[in-house]
Amino acid sequence: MTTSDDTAPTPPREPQGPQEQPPEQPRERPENDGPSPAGPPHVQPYHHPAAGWGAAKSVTRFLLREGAYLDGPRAVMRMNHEDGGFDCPGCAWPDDTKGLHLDICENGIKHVTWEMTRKRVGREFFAAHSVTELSGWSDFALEDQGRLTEPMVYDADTDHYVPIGWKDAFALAGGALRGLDDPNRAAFYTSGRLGNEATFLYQLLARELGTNNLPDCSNMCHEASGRALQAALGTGKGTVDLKDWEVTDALFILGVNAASNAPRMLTSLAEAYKRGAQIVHINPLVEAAATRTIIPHDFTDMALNRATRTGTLNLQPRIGGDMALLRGMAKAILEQSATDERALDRLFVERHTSGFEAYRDVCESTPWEEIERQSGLDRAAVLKAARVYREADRSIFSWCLGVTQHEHGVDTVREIVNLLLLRGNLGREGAGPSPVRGHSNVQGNRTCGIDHRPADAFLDRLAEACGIEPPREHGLDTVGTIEAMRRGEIEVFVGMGGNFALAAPDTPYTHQALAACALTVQVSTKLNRSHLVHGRRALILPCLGRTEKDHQRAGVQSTSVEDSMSMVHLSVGMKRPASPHLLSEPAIVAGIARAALPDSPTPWEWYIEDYDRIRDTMARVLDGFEDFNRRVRLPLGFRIKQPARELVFLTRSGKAEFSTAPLPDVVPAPGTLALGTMRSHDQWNTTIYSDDDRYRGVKNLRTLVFMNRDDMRERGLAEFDRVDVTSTAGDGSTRSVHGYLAVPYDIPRGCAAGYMPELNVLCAIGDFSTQSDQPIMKHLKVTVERAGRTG
Ligand SMILES: Nc1nc2c(c(=O)[nH]1)N[C@H]1C(S)=C(S)[C@@H](COP(=O)(O)OP(=O)(O)OC[C@H]3O[C@@H](n4cnc5c(=O)[nH]c(N)nc54)[C@H](O)[C@@H]3O)O[C@H]1N2
Ligand SMILES: Nc1nc2c(c(=O)[nH]1)N[C@H]1C(S)=C(S)[C@@H](COP(=O)(O)OP(=O)(O)OC[C@H]3O[C@@H](n4cnc5c(=O)[nH]c(N)nc54)[C@H](O)[C@@H]3O)O[C@H]1N2
Ligand SMILES: [Mo]
Repeated sequence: MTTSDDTAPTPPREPQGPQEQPPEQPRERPENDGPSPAGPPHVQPYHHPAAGWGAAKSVTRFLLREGAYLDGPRAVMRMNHEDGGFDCPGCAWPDDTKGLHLDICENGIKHVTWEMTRKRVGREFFAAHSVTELSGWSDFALEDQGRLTEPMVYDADTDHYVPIGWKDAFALAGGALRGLDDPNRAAFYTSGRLGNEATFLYQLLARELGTNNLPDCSNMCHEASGRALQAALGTGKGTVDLKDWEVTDALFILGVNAASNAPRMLTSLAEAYKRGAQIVHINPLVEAAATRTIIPHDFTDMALNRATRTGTLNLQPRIGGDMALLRGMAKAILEQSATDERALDRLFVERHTSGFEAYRDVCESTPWEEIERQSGLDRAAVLKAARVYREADRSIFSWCLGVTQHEHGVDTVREIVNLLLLRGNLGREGAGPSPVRGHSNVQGNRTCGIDHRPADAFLDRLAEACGIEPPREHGLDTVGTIEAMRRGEIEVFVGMGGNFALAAPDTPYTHQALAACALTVQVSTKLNRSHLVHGRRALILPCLGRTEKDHQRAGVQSTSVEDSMSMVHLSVGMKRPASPHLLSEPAIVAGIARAALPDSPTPWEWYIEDYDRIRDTMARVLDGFEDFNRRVRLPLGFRIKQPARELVFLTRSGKAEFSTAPLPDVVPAPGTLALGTMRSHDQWNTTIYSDDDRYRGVKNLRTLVFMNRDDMRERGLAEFDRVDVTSTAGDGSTRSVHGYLAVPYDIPRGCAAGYMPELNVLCAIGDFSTQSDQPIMKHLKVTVERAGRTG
């Protein structure tokens, strides 16, 4: 019961010395060797509305566990405030623009509190535990030790991390980078937390050194969205903002578990419902956001326990079946346009698009049987969705990983755009594409230069403003980096946040790749697996979190971030840092850069004294960042201009482009299932808060496979029977996990689901999309058998 929310709350304690910190029987690693022993697993359908009192209860328990019951609420009041405060690190959903609400959610509070914990990992902790010993701890136990406090270096002789001063740490990292015979032997990973200013300096360091090896979490996340929108509309981002959400007539929500992963969307959905808008959820699972919610900041609703519906229609396609459904909707609209003048916006199509005839032909020649087979939905269901779309004057399509992490992720996003174009749902209020990004600043990272395939125009401006000669050759993305490390071609890996060892596909393969490096450097806030799976030499560089005050020479500094809807605003920490020895991320980048590039023309230290100076340079390099320092201080920040929103398309044809990709075959072969990996409610990517998944009714269990009852029956399986799950990769190789529990669930036949990051062991490194290079994390080809039959 060490991790369950049911644990009786312990009173808050003073910051503990590391010696007192119990390794408290670290849970066994929830690897492929059976369910964790946290308590008896339990699954029961969840019938309550999303958010509301269940969320409030869960937050209270969490605050108590982290000993943050005073700081937590105070910090939360400063979160996402238009007049200062820090940006919620929880997700990339935009802030409420009306300033009417306390703009928070359960998972945002948990995520902030996670950073503000009173627990600390100091040098005594590392002296007491060898790396080999820590490798046997669970991921939960590692992060649960608290915040890192000072730089540490791996000592191979004793197998312990030992303290190192910042100067020596920079000299070690800088020396290794300087000593490379080719700058492409270094890779610089970014997790989407990093603020814009640190991001800009980080890419400058890589490019000044001479490499575009800038893998990032986006390569596993929304790469497909960026590529599709870029090709179709000439801009790699969504075109709508929250104001559009407030006036739209129909919302189509595809492949996102909003109640858990973008909880503030619940408010928009509830408000849309109250307004009379249609809300169509497209997801193999009926997630909590598809039912109803109690809006947590609506005190009357909370007091009366009054729930609002957040959906008007649920469609459960098979995994990977979205594109067929979307094509079916387009086919229906086109068929209807023969008799219904207003089904198709002919004027818009004529003026602003290219490739319509070819697309119409493709829709006409795709038989309904094919659409039904590939979507897993019958024609009547597809027509229902099409009718909602036809009857709405303005529609928004919003999506997340259920759409992107497929072989055909790019084609599906383009099909979304096709459908939008047919009815002119672009460039006007209340209409357009609206991807839900993941990490709180993942979109800002890309805007500010984290791109292994940078545009020439960007590099030209960077060269001019910074006086450097950036490399033009494309660099490596996440999968490419892992493969290159494994081949011994990358010697230095720098992880700027994140948890590469667990987040990346093919866990054992990725671990071998990291271990093959000469040096791994992790800039982190908490201890995690990526510190234990390391190169021959290794550094842990602890940094300030977003909630903490960043003092530099010119005073307390703020950093900027960009949300899912292209709003850029400032974030300023308000807490005393977890340790006096922490440095800010910009300062760490500058420290490494100064040591790696002794003759650098960049005034690294001068930049760190006052981040306004970094922003002045960014204003000269980045499109849409003119007058950055002034505009970012406006009450809600500013919106990066979006040419496609103004119907200006920076595409080859100068128009929005239809695409005509064939439907992929997503129907599982007989005897196999399509398995999607996803997050539980009580988790933040590789950070697991507990083994519960409240909205799916799961308690104390992560090593599970959700299956359709008929698929279970066919295999002779009953609830909680132990199973082995084996994936077969494109190259025919197989990977297995053993002793998982089968859980019957409302999911289409032929489909299965389970949790990341545990199931990353099933994702073969070679199985990435040929369209986006993203690992195919939502469509593993698996067999499920009673445990013990596979070796
Ligand atoms: N609390 C919390 N918030 C988070 C995160 C977190 O871990 N915890 N992670 C952040 C990050 S980095 C990201 S990228 C986002 C992720 O946000 P989500 O995209 O919601 O993440 P997943 O948990 O992977 O859920 C994928 C959803 O897609 C559905 N799905 C699976 N396959 C298909 C399919 O073929 N078609 C359709 N239509 N649906 C499908 C699943 O049922 C599930 O509802 O959330 C961000 N916010
Ligand atoms: N099978 C499968 N795998 C997946 C996915 C999936 O759906 N299925 N999703 C993918 C997606 S969408 C993503 S985005 C990736 C996520 O991949 P990552 O971004 O690499 O992983 P996170 O778990 O978000 O990283 C957590 C760590 O970040 C560090 N951290 C937290 N805050 C800060 C900070 O302020 N500064 C710094 N420097 N460090 C900080 C902490 O040390 C913490 O342990 O995982 C991917 N992996
Ligand atoms: Mo993500």
